[in-house]
Amino acid sequence: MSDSPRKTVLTAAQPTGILTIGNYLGAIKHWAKLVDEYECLFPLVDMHAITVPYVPAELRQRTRSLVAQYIACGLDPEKCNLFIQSHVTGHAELAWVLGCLTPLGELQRMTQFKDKTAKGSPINSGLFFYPVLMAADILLYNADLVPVGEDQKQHLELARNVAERFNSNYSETFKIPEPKIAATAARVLSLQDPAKKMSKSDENQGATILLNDSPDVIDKKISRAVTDSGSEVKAGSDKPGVTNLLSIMCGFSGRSIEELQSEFFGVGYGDFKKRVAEVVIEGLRPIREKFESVNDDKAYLDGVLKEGEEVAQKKAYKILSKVHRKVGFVERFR
Ligand code: ATP
Ligand code: LTN
Repeated sequence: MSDSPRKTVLTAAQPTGILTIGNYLGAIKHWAKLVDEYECLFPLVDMHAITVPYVPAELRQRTRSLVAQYIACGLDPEKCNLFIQSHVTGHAELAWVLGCLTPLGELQRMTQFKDKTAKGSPINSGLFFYPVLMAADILLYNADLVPVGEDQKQHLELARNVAERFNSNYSETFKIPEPKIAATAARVLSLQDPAKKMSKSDENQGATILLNDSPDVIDKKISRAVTDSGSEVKAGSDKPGVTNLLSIMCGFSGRSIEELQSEFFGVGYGDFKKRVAEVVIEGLRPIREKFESVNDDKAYLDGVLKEGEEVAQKKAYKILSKVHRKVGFVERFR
């Protein structure tokens, strides 16, 4: 066995609600496969979650619940590090230093920020600074690989730029992180509007299937999912609703679209949807059961988070002291 240190993987989801099957099929299922090969860090990014309107008690509850959801989805805390971002103060500290190296124009170009401001609701400067905090999440642990969806690639590019700028201004300090885009990851779409992705913060409850939805609820949501004109169960750009249901079924069954299309040849939408619901219910059953047992075990979850914090804090401290020294801060007394 090689004794070279394992590469570090870091990625995150915001505690903005219960995870959807989109989060699971598109991200967490793939993260869970990385824990044997890589040193994996999965912060629960509560500081990112306060950049948009939120309710404090809900945030606390959602953050705790997200740890249980991660574990239920197969992120084994014996093999990876689960911790709360706000517990490791280095995230905010490094973000400040990185912010002082980030030109305003670079943040103004971020499409996610532009999209959110275009909606017209009042926004705060935390939302503007969000990509710098994300860069700090990654660079604080010198992560080599960052599994992200397409929508986060621009943020990752910003993290790479700021790392390069720091290295060139203050000498080599940070590794330049690489995006890791899973080739097989599904992009699950809203059940009510397949032009949009399925999002845990979607206010339309019929649009999402949550990891803890009961079989009845799943059945109802799928039976009400929008389908397309025509009656054939076939994937294609003219059939986004049916294609979405087929790809959800692929995600849970491991079967290909082609196989499923031939199985459902001549079958009507109603029967097809019943079958999709059965597969989703079966796929989620072990996750929901594990979630329910873990979510009630406060002592266990506290233990996981405490251990996660300690490990993350030690790693973060090493980089942060280097950064502080290089930028000219006086050494701390403790
Ligand atoms: P929010 O509703 O708070 O914006 P979200 O559910 O859209 O959240 P994130 O928390 O931004 O998702 O993302 C967590 C991870 O899940 C990311 O890696 C993201 O690429 C992935 N992901 C989110 N939604 C989907 C989806 N519908 N299909 C596939 N992957 C997804
Ligand atoms: N912005 C990301 C969440 C996120 C993240 C990170 C992802 C915050 N910090 C660090 C990867 C690495 C999102 O909304 N999905």
